[in-house]
Amino acid sequence: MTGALLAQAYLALGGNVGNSRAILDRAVDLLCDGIEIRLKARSSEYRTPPWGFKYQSPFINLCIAVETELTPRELLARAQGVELQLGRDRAHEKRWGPRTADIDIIAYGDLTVDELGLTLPHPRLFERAFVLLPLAEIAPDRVIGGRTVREALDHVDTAGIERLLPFPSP
Ligand code: A4P
Ligand code: MG
Repeated sequence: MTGALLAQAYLALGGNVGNSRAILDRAVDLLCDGIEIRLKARSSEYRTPPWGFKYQSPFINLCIAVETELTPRELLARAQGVELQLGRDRAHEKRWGPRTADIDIIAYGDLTVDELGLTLPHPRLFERAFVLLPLAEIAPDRVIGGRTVREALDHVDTAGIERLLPFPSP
């Protein structure tokens, strides 16, 4: 079932297992079907030092802005479906450990949700330079949880994060 209202949502993608740039590119394509989820903006890709659990490979991270009629739960289900399609194996993962593709909903309109399995805005957003830096590229003035993305970015450590150049078009 789809809701009638159109919402703008921000999603963060990350991965550090396999060819992460190609996998995340595919994730964006699979998620944004152009009908129920339309891609409005996409950040550069960034190589980022692992956060949370440090003893793992660097991640590739990016953020996208989408427009959707799906409810937040439906959007989350789509995102998790794409994670699965790309080989994510939740049963054998450790928290904050290595993964092929992780898709988090950062914000959905101005909605605040605190339910089992869904928290909006994303509860760890303000600790994560690997989300705030790409997000600031596409939505610096967006207010989330009472402050702009640009302001939030000023309070995190971006050391070691590297913006990657786009691949040349074929
Ligand atoms: N969930 C609740 N709210 C949300 C939301 N807004 N968006 C629930 C997405 N999911 C949400 O997620 C666990 C559960 O969170 C889901 O079942 C969903 O119902 P998960 O993806 O298995 O994540 P997790 O490892 O348990 O924890 P968390 O904090 O979501 O971590 P991440 O972001 O998934 O951690 N370092 C760098 N540099 N870059 C990264 O991308 N990623 C991780 C993985 C760790 N370190 C990283 C990175
Ligand atoms: Mg996640």
